[in-house]
Amino acid sequence: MKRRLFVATSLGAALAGCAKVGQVTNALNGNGPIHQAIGIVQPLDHGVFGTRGMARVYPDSYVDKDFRTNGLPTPTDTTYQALAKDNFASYRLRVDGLVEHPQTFDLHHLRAMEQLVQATRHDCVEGWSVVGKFGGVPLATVLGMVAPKPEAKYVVFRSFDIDDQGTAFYGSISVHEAMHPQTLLALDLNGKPIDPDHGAPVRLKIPTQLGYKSTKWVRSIQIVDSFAKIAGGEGGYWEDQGYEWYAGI
Ligand SMILES: Nc1nc2c(c(=O)[nH]1)N[C@H]1C(S)=C(S)[C@@H](COP(=O)(O)O)O[C@H]1N2
Ligand SMILES: [Mo]
Repeated sequence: MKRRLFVATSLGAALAGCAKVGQVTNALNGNGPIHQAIGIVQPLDHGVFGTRGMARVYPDSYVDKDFRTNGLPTPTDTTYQALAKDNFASYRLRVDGLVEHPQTFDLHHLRAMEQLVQATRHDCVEGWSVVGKFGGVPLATVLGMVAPKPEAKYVVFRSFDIDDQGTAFYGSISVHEAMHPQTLLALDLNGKPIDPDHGAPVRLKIPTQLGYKSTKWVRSIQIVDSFAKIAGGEGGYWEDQGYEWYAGI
């Protein structure tokens, strides 16, 4: 038991899986168990306090050999598959929006920056956890390079995966959370480049938040002052299905 903390175990029964949207939506109507469970950790004003705590960093002996996968399936579209075929050599990460210096990064550029490697626990809202050693670039480094404008509030991540209704995955966190020293644009998992199933070539890994905030398969990043007009308006694919936008742990 020492390695596994089951967060919100009672949710397991109500939520059979992050990918099972119909069930999730039903469970979330009104003030279902997920709202109660997540609501407990939502500070009154997350912009002022409550998000600066550090997630625990684990010794290597705690790292789990198998990092379970979850959520939408690995993208099968031709754009993603073509990128994967040449080891993402033609992958480009565009970072723009409310920034002074919009920039496009390739993987060499990202790997040339100072890397942070940390074994942290991934807690899925369904009630399972796994310790993985993620390496990559602190998002704060990249934000420092593009220089968000004073009105910048949120960082929006767009992904390559699309659900069976044709809805594209996206997610968002506040600029404040993005600047947290443990918030990573992860390139490596357990000493190797992240594999396609875990979000290659670049995924967000934010260990201070529940797993569904760690957007996989990041294709672009946009800095905005509001996400009200993006997709369902709730700030993310799972949020548009009823999950709380703020998922601090
Ligand atoms: N693009 C994308 N990112 C995603 C998801 C997803 O469906 N699509 N699922 C989220 C959920 S619910 C979890 S628990 C983690 C799972 O990450 P893993 O597959 O590497 O374990 O990814 C998160 N990021
Ligand atoms: Mo999840």
